[in-house]
Amino acid sequence: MARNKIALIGSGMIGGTLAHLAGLKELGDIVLFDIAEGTPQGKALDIAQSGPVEGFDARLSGANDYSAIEGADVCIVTAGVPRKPGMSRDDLLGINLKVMEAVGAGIKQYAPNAFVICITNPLDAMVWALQKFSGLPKTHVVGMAGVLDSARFRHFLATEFDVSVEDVTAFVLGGHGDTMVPLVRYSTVAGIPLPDLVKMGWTSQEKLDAIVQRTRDGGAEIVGLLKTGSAYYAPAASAIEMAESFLKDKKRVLPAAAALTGQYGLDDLYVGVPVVIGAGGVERVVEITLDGEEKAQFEKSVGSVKGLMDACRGIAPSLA
Ligand code: A3D
Repeated sequence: MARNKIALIGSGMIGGTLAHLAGLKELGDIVLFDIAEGTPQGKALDIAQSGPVEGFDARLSGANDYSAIEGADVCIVTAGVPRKPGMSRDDLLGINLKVMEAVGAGIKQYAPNAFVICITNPLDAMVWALQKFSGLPKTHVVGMAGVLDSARFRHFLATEFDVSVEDVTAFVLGGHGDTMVPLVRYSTVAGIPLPDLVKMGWTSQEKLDAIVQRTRDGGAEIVGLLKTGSAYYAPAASAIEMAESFLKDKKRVLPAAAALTGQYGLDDLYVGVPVVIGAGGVERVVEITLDGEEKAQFEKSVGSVKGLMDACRGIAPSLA
């Protein structure tokens, strides 16, 4: 059986980390693409040279021409610009929308059968635009944010409880941004919901509220520390988890920015919800019941995603 082909569109901090992880996990042969000349070629060669040491077999190459992604099974898109301190994800909209137009055309021409995972911010609006620009089925274009946001929540919770991160599950809904909705009720330690753990005295409501807020601000905290860009190790690991679920037909249940076609009473919109990812792409959108407060927070988050979509329509009339 031939190896899978993974195309990484954007070879910056996340793109390079994606290539390294995909190599280490032997997910397939890897093509790095970027408009910056030399960057994808240099990273491909460097990572390929780690193969003999790590013991993985993968062909890595770098390119500045879209023809190199031809026939890719998975495309992971990080092309664009990241945040600098003081910038919101939404400040990136104008620049990154133009990038999505070019990336969408490249994928449409050379990899129309791929499963596409978008990471470029502002995420929910960019993945929505990328699906339209590429014309690929909605089941095959998805955004990575929920796995990362949930991982941040899980890390903070595991540290607070002093238990393994493996035993902490967490759920984050809504748009990727300050309005994301960490669902405390659906987050557990070995199946015990967080509200029960508060009752059991494992933590206080105040501490839990602070963790929820730190999760919402998780990206900005790292931007503030790094000063020159945004997070890349955890975002790359999160997208690889999604790619692996598709390539191995694992049918993982993961939070992701998915196209809604009536679920949650919404249509023609991408927002973070639980989905099943398998060989068919996004095979199912899981509709969970929300209580009054959760619903209100989700609606607020949806409202801010819709605002970004309107801004995109203003810039690119073809999206209307
Ligand atoms: P960075 O290291 O700057 O890499 C971006 C790469 O894109 C650079 O190498 C650019 O040369 C390249 N690029 C720019 N324009 C084009 C184009 N038209 N075609 C191809 N390549 C192009 O950024 P990064 O890797 O740190 O971040 C990439 C994106 O991910 C940014 O938009 C971030 O905001 C976003 N991001 C999202 C999350 C989520 O959870 C959704 C987390 C972290 C970062």
